[in-house]
Amino acid sequence: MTATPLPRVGIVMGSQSDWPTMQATADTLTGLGIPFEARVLSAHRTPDETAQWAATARERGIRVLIAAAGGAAALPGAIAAKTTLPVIGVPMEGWALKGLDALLSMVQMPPGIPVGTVSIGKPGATNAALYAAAILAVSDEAVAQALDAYRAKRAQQILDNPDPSKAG
Ligand code: RP5
Repeated sequence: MTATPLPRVGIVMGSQSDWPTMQATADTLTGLGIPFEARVLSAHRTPDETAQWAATARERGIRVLIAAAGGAAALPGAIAAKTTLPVIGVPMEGWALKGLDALLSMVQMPPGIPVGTVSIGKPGATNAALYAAAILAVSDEAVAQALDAYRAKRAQQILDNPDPSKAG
């Protein structure tokens, strides 16, 4: 029996309704071979559990946190307030303002508690995983190689399909 590797990335989201978007984060990390944990926690509905999860992340072996939320989107800031691990915020598209509300909320953290914010929705969810990988790759050669391979594969897809009139 092989031991399950300890998660290196913690993904948290404000609601189960965020999962269809955040699955892009999970899939991208899986593709890069990076173990992660994912769970739902709410800055407003479960503030104590949210604080506890963030405060204990480092001792659980996690090195980067990814926090997704929509609307007022307080979650990444609430997480960042409880840890000095890097926190990446992913704005969810939401129900009224197409995610612009969440984007501005996350990106406008006051000085002192940073949240590195990516773009709205699935593109941001994918890039959050890649950015987390880049942070890990500073001190992890296997992750650096996985990132190189990811980019090489995407470059090859372009080079293999140079004719724009044959779009899939
Ligand atoms: C936020 O409110 C969540 O992150 C989600 O994006 C949004 C809606 O949540 P639900 O009403 O679907 O639970 O807290």
